[in-house]
Amino acid sequence: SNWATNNDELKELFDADITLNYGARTDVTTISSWKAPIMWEGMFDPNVYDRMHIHFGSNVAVTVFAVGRYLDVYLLNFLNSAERYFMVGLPVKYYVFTDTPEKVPKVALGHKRSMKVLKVDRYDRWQDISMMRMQTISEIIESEIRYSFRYVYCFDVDQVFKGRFGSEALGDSVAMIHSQFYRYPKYRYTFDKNPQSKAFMKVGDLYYHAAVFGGSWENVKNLTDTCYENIMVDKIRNVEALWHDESHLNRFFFDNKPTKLLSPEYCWNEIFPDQDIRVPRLVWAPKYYDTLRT
Ligand code: 2GW
Ligand code: MN
Repeated sequence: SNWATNNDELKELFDADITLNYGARTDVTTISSWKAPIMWEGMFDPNVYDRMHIHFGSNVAVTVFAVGRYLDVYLLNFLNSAERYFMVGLPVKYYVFTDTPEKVPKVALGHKRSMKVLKVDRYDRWQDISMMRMQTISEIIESEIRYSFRYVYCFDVDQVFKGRFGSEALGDSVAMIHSQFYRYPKYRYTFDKNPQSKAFMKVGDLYYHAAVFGGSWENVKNLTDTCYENIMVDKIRNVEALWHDESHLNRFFFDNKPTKLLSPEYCWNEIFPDQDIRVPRLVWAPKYYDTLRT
């Protein structure tokens, strides 16, 4: 094995994913065309990553939005499951954005883990609730997160942790490969196809899921600033990208290649048939379109 065993080696490994054993999985793609690792169970030693990040004092700010009924339906399970599985052993602070702070449930948090609840306006259109997260995330990084946290990870709330989502998922610029599309040919990727939109793309690398993205605070600031600016340009032009913030995120990661990719283990839909997923780490919660999208 090429996995590190002492602290001197760990120092050299920081930000270099050479603890990965790319060949351990021959059934799936473990590296992108620009040589970013794609994290699959079996490729890495979780203990090496944990020791490295504890050694370097890594910490993580999480952003999650629970506006309107999404708070009642999803937030408690998201937070409780994150306490069991997300970055266990590292300091984590949840930034919960909601229109109803008084309804945020009390959750028992582990050592060095904390939560801050912030009030946001409730936009009339759900497309705006989703898209305008980019602005809010940028602002909290600028006003607060940048002074205390190395990493920022941003999540949809309609999902539940079911397995380790650990420090192996930390990196400078981290994108989530959409589990619905990862086996599809490129022509089926649902990039924005309107040349009037700032999210327009003719070709792309992979289709990314906006339900999970992260990285160093500097990179997440750049991502959220860029996407927000482009969303506002679209509004002035009176166009809206096909999949809203997700289309803008795809354009950003095409222009700015992520340094690490998360396999569909990290945001899996359990109704998809599949043999590749040995460990579902985060799974989609039910959608309830009939009651939540009316
Ligand atoms: C969103 C759509 C329809 C009705 C309600 C909402 C809604 C979203 C809401 O009422 N309250 C709320 O807090 N949200 C937040 O926005 C919440 O954090 C949620 O997880 C997130 C995105 O909305 P969601 O999860 O319903 O959209 P998905 O799962 O179809 O998301 C993908 O596409 C979106 C753009 O259309 C986003 O890019 C999202 O990140 C993607 O996963
Ligand atoms: Mn979602």
